[in-house]
Amino acid sequence: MLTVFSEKHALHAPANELAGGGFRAPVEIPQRAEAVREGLLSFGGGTLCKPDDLHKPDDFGSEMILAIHDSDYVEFLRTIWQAWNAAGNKNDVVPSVWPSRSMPGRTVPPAHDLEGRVGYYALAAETTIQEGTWQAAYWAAQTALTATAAVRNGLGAAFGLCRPPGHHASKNQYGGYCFLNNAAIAAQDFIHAGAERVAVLDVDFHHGNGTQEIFYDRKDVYYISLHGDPEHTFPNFLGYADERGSGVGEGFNLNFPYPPGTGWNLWQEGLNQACRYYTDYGAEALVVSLGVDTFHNDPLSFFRLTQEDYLEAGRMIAQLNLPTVFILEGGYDIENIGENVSSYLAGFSQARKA
Ligand code: OKP
Ligand code: ZN
Repeated sequence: MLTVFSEKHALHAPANELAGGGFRAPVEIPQRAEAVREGLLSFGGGTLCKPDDLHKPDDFGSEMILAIHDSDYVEFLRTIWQAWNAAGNKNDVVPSVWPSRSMPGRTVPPAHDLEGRVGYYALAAETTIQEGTWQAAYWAAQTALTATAAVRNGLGAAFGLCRPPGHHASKNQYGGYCFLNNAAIAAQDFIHAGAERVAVLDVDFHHGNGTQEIFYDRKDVYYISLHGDPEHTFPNFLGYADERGSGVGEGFNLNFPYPPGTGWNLWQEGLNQACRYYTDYGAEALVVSLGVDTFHNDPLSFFRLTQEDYLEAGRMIAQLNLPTVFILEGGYDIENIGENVSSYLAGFSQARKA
């Protein structure tokens, strides 16, 4: 399968991650993307992705990024590290104050305080910004756009090996390891090219709060997510079953939150449902937020899916028979991430050829 990959992902390399009351070794690290690339090239003896199938992203500029994200937010991402560093901070950017529930009055960032600005644009504190973060996020978005362009131009499917991931990034906030919403940018690119109904299927273990927020009041993009119940896990404050969309978007957002211990039997029911809804919807194109942190051995997850399950999930997704762009999201078991992603794509490819 055509795979788009940029070495620039490595410019985002967090030194640590706030968890459990202290800074720990980060899990969203450059080795993830390298392991996926290696896994694809060696899977099935190199039948899934040959070296010729690996493409560097083209530069499509900022138009689609700005169609999804607010311009002041994008400007913040582009400039914050430099400003933070110039102010004498030796460490990576970490937020520490928010316009929280009890301080709802202020709807613009404070003009003169960096800590306040950072908190204004952050939705969680585990995600640090370093010198190369903007560059890495920009090229992840271009990776998504390049994969989408290939599919728009007639290829049946393509994989954007994006890093950092994107589905937690909202119109104007970063967090959950995400800065630019690569899957939303891909979906918007289909719309921009004339599509009227785009399906975004999120199979990452976590709810894609950013993608949901971005498309919540729209009916031209139908977001469906299968994920760990936010009563039990990140992002905690969005992703519940009663969130169905608003205004003309009502009925075009669907969440399947699942409890700890969820395995294939329960999970595949949701996937089956999602596929039926997309068919009824008359989807013209599909973007898959492909996270493999549903794996039984993933350090962040409480699902119990296996490599064989991913083969079958890939087949089920293929049966939708839609032009499909896969966008990498999470997956933190580095030992298995390459084979896990490959299993999804191999199941999909086999079913498409059959
Ligand atoms: C990003 B993606 C661990 C808490 C982790 C952030 C999770 C972000 C997941 N102590 N909180 O959806 O895979
Ligand atoms: Zn995840």
